[in-house]
Amino acid sequence: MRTYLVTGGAGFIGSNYIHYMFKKYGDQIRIINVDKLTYAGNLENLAEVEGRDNYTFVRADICDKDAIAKIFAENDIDRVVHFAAESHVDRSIKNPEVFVQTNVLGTAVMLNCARAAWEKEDGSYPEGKKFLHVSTDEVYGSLPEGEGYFYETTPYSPHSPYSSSKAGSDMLVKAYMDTYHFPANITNCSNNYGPYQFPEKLIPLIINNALSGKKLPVYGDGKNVRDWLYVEDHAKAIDMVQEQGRLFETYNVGGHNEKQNIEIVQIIIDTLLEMLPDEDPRKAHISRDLITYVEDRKGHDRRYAIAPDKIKAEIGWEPETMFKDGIKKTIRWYFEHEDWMKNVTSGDYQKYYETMYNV
Ligand code: NAD
Ligand code: TDX
Repeated sequence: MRTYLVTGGAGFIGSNYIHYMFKKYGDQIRIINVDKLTYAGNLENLAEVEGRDNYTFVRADICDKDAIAKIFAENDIDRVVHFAAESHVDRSIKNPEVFVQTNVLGTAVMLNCARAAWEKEDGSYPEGKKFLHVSTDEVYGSLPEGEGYFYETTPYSPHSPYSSSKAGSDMLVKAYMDTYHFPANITNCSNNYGPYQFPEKLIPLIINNALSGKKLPVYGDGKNVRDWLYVEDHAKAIDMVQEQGRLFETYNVGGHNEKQNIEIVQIIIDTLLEMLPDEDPRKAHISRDLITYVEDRKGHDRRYAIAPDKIKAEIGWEPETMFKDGIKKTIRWYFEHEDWMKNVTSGDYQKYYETMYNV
């Protein structure tokens, strides 16, 4: 039975990936999820899998060498899927240090521990050992409006402390591949959306604010462009890269779904109005009047757009969920999980961790 060590599995994409993997492989795999449970990590996201014999949760910081080395010593890990990171650009602008700590140093610790556990005396690695580093399109910088795409060969040009720290982590993975022939892949994915996304990110923030009749903050002129991918399609891409990707390669992941932020906000408003029954009291206060233009993000990248040609041609990956369907599924999920939203916005789940883990 193959054993996966997933880092950051209690976050948005990590938890969706764990659900995807158990749906696909059932009892044929074992997953160990290591997560520090920062404000962005929520074990409620994994309630459905908690009781499985082939799932284990370990609360640890990826910067803690001893804790990570212990996991490798006690388990024969075949695959590392490395999601754990500080992931919110606005937070990185306010407090960059923790981004360097977790994203750069934490990745160095993960690489070191995996190498120490896997490398043979002759410098080779046992068949099947693989490290997949989950990264972002933001490392490539910003594109002009309506012109050009990010390819795997596009030079790195990060602007925010978040994207710089992710670029640093990517460079470390590349250095391990070049220096130690370390068996790894990097995926650089565009903006994800879907269930379990923390409501500091655009899509869940707008859904939540609209349902509560609060203002909908749009940065700058609202014309910055992001390339949106349904999170399950990202999970599938990660699995396919591990199964079929060539070692040492980078794969860009995205579905050619570019939208201006203001379009996203308008689509959410229209979809909410379409989906809510007339008698629902929340419907009365949802309208475009809630849209409020606010001060722009510092260093705000204008446009991201992924060219997914390589992953399509080499691996046959293609997104399955069209944006018009994905956004409905996402909104429906937030309708059905009002308690989840209440918990994360009230901070109750953090208080629970403090009691449970005594920290
Ligand atoms: P998230 O913020 O929702 O989750 C991050 C998880 O990592 C949380 O569970 C958190 O508790 C954990 N974590 C943070 N610091 C840790 C530490 N020091 N030790 C152990 N665990 C720690 O992030 P996400 O949106 O799920 O993103 C996951 C990964 O995917 C990140 O590496 C991010 O850069 C990348 N990515 C995200 C997107 C996106 O649109 N969200 C797009 C492309 C790539
Ligand atoms: O209130 C808001 N108003 C607004 O106009 C927020 C939260 C965002 N925005 C804008 C900023 C961006 O142009 O919406 C766009 C999307 O913002 P975020 O959801 O914060 O995502 P982004 O900054 O694009 O980064 C995301 O995608 C790439 C993830 O947070 C990263 O982890 C990932 O690497």
